[in-house]
Amino acid sequence: MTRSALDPNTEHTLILIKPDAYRRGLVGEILARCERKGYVISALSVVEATPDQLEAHYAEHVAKHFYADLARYMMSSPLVAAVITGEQVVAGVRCLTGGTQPTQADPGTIRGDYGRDWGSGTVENVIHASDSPASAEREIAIWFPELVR
Ligand code: IDP
Repeated sequence: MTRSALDPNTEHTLILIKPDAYRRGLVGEILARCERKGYVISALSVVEATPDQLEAHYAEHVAKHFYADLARYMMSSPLVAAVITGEQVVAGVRCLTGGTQPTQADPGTIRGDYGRDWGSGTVENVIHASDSPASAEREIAIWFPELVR
């Protein structure tokens, strides 16, 4: 489901339910956590990420040693992209998400409850969430260009 445009008077964030979560059937659970917190799903799409999308999305990480692993992980199966909307939703969804490393992420957070370390060096941590309103705007344009006017 997509909409023609997003309400400019409300805050939005971008989440990616990453391929490991898609394969493990965690899409509904992760979306439910956002909805239970009171946020609204404004756009939702199952996507096979392209190299260009990932380079744009992870521009700050492209030159890092782990980028090849990260890109392989993010293209290992479809993922789900969603725009989540609500008051202070960027900060709120980052709280729901938890820390980057699955083993250290707080229990009760999405990554703390569902993220697993596999010992492979790839950090399979279930979900991406925008880290600032500016990042959200940039990332929504990458995954939902039709929503940006
Ligand atoms: P975040 O997703 O918690 O905001 P970032 O530092 O922006 O964390 O990293 C983006 C993504 O890159 C992480 O979610 C994880 O999938 C991957 N990543 C980060 N650091 C490493 C690493 O040291 N090795 C492998 N993958 C990493």
